[in-house]
Amino acid sequence: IPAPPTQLNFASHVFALNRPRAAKPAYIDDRGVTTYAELEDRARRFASALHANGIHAEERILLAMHDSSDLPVSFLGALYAGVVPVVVNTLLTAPDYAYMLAHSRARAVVVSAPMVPVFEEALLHAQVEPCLRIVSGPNEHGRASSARAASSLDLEKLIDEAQPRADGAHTTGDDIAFWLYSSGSTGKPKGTVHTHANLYWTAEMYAKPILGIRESDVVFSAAKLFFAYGLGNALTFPLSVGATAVLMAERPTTQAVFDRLVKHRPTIFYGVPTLYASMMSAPDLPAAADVALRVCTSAGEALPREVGERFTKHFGCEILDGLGSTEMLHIFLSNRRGDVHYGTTGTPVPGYEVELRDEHGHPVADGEVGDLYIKGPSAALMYWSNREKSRATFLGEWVKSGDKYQKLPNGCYTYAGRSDDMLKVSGQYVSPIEVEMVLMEHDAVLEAAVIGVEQDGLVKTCAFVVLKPGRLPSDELGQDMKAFVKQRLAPHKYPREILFVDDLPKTATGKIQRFKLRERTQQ
Ligand code: 3SK
Repeated sequence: IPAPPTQLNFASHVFALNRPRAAKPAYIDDRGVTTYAELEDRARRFASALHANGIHAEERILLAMHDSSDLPVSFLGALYAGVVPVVVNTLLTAPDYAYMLAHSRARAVVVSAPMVPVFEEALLHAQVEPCLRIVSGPNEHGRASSARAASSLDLEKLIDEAQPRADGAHTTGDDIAFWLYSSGSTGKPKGTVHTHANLYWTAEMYAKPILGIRESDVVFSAAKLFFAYGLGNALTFPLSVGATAVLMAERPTTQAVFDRLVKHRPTIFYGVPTLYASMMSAPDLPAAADVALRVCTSAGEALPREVGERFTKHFGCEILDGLGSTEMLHIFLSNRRGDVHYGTTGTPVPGYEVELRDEHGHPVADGEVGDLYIKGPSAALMYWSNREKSRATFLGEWVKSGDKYQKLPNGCYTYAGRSDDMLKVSGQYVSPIEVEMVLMEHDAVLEAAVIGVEQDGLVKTCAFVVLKPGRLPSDELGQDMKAFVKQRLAPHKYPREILFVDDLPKTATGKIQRFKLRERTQQ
């Protein structure tokens, strides 16, 4: 894989790459098509507008935007100007945004119209210098900017009235390009700082060789652009080969996803395990002939084997389960096309190295569970203004992921939970994930989460189970599930208690919030 040039501005790079396909759709969103020529023109106008409003290279702007072409325009426009976009989750609260505004010292915010009220509240409480407010898209009532607060600018008008900036900022590949906030299980979100070259590396190392992404692809990501996963899926990767990306602002319900799969016929679909599980039990699952899927990906949590197998049987298309992180920017462990091992996360993506280490930092023997460390060129520089957490995560060339993994005899890696989620039951490790995967193979189970519950000083496993539509909870079903696990795993691993629930508490990225389940058992 060729190293990027020393002088690299990722926006200039993709604009130059796509000039030969000016009239081709780069994005299809809820409002229509944005061609490659329009994408470049609008982004370069946005870059000028930032400068005209006194926002300079290396200063931050916050983007809190639903998925539409305005997001890539703002992101690339900022990069082109050398300004650093901080792309934030749109599902957070005013205190979260107040923290991010203050922590990033953002000089401007670009927000989707429906998010204006929450940002007004955040700005009221944040201890920040006045910052420019820019609003993207019509508000909930379909009205444009006139109805908005007088102090805010309309993104469309701002862009239309600006001249395209002539040259991209003269950044190097190692210059700070953008941040993403990564949420830990404890503490404040961490501003994860990425370079221009990191974007380049994820496209070259993962998207091109592993996905085989090409110009003729139409891609659709259920994971939104504000996630590292979504940003690669629907921005870095398609723009690095001149493909077309479908964006939708709404929540990725099965219905919304099915509509896009049938209407736009994407060839690459990027999903997450809970969505794949819901899709496979939805009554209106489209027929294979109604979609055009070539390859799919899954990340965020381990994909249950049974879900992957059912999906492939139905659509004739593989799901490449992989593991990435906000810190590494995208996927570094993955299954391969034509060589998928469901129930595993596959093998390291060439260009990345992984190691499993014990609590003293020594490599574990093959087959043992260990803490996962990764080495590769797309690693973030640091967590902004957070020395302690940076030091604990970015260890020279290696990055500690916080995940536990195990290497199988066939060379594939398999998820064994978060570093702090492993349970020790009767002196032996139990991976809650392993038990969950087995439970999910039970024909009545839609989702399952296993936690350790202390009883008389001993840890026992307890499973929270969401049943498939039409299945009813009963003692008998609970006993059947325990027996089901006992038959498939070592005896100490079966859950001593099964609790039927309507849903599982999850983070915005779809990860199960086990601490909330633990709290429930302590009430
Ligand atoms: O959750 C993941 O595995 C992931 C994948 C790609 C980029 C970022 C993340 C967190």
